[in-house]
Amino acid sequence: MANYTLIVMSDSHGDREIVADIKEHYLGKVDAIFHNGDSELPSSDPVWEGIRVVAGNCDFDSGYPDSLITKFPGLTVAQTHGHLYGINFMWDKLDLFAQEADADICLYGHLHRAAAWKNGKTLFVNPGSVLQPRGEITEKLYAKLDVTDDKIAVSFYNRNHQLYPALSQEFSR
Ligand SMILES: [Mn+2]
Repeated sequence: MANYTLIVMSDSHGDREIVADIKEHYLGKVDAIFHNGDSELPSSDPVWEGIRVVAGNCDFDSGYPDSLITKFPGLTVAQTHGHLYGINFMWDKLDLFAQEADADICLYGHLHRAAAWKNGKTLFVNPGSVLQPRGEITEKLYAKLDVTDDKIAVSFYNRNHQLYPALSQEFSR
């Protein structure tokens, strides 16, 4: 039976403290912690121990992978920053990436806008930016996903680890 809690952050753009703080807050208490790119930190930084991290368009360190597929029993998570899939202009390529991975969840970043929606079997989640939010939501956010066999609850938190209730959503699997 699937029962996972995932933490997802993105686009911290040089703010190492928030990456370390979120990790400290959750490591060992959740099933995985993800960073969707544009950290602007060296890939050798020890802060990455225990975090699944990909390259963003502002990461010039070649030590980061462009994408990662993380598999748990009964759950596949595909992860990429998004710029390589043209998400400023269309969703087709990111959707194909998710389909090819047979992903239950596709994590991305790049747009600095918190979002969660479902297309086909895949739940797409952008945790927003923990440093530079864009658009109507000005709160700096990260995301928590609570996964069970039949649903995924998505909630967003601010830098003080307080729930940002307006964006909480539940999706059936
Ligand atoms: Mn960015």
